[in-house]
Amino acid sequence: MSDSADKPQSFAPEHRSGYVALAGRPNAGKSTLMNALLGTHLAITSARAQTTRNRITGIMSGANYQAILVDTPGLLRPKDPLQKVMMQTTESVLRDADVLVYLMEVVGKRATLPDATLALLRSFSGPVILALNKVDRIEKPALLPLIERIQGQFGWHEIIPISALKRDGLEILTRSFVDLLPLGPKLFPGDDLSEEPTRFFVAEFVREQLVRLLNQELPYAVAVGIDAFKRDHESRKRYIEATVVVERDSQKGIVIGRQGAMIKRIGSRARSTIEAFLGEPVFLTLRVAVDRRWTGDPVKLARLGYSPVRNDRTR
Ligand SMILES: Nc1nc2c(ncn2[C@@H]2O[C@H](COP(=O)(O)OP(=O)(O)OP(=O)(O)O)[C@@H](O)[C@H]2O)c(=O)[nH]1
Ligand SMILES: [Mg+2]
Repeated sequence: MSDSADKPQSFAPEHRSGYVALAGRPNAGKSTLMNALLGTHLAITSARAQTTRNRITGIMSGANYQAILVDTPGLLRPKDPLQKVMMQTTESVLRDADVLVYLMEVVGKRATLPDATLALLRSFSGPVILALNKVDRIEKPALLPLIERIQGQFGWHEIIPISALKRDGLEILTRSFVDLLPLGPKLFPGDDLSEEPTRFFVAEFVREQLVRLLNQELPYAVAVGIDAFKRDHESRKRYIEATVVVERDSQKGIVIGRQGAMIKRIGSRARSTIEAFLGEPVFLTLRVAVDRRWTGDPVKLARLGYSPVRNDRTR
């Protein structure tokens, strides 16, 4: 006897696709979340605020969906041209996204959303999911009052506690944003990882080590450009040359370090990440150059890959 008579016939699964923006204050864990969802280290992360400066896409393909995740620079009140470009970048991502995941860390003082953030959320035309991140850092009972406080502040589609670091709650979050994507086919081949070119990520992996290893204000004055990205046909090895740009001679000295120790350390750590990313051995050569006040000059910013429209660093 068959019990299938009352069941619906098996339909081809409905395929959904679209853009999911990840936005929030600096250090909320947006890039960590992007990497955790993709299961790979794509977006650079650090304990320091303002690590991400560009729009970065990560393509997440499932059996019946393709979500293009878009990591963004943390929301702040811009104080100089670089920060202004960063905020324009985030705003332009929000204009194009189908769904917004607003990330808020549960640690720290901020339990109310700043007016500027509320205005930005209200200007977004699609649904907004609130992801409360870093729940691994608080006791469970502390979560409920926080949710109660925050839920009346905006018309959230859903509030989902997560830990990007421990990969907690990510399935629930994924299901939530996938359900909100429009019906549509894959926008990229299933094995594509990003819209950005490989060279962009190589430059970012060098900058990641600069951000992680240098002290205080220095990382903010640092940019990385790729000068050469070539394969030697005889040895079949990959050679990469990059320039670390700083604003002052004194900063150049710090990046290089005593007897070149710091630049060596930066280079060898960046090389490991780049090799893991490319899946091949790499020879990495780093130079350090001084470009005065590049963070304050729109032309220099664009040359270093910081513009709200196109963010790749090919040059
Ligand atoms: N304990 C804990 N730490 C986290 C979690 N998610 C991220 N972090 C840490 O928070 C710090 C900032 O993470 P990022 O992913 O770089 O934050 P971001 O929001 O991308 O920051 P910006 O790019 O500066 O805007 C890093 O030290 C992460 O390891 C989490 O779920 N739990
Ligand atoms: Mg980031």
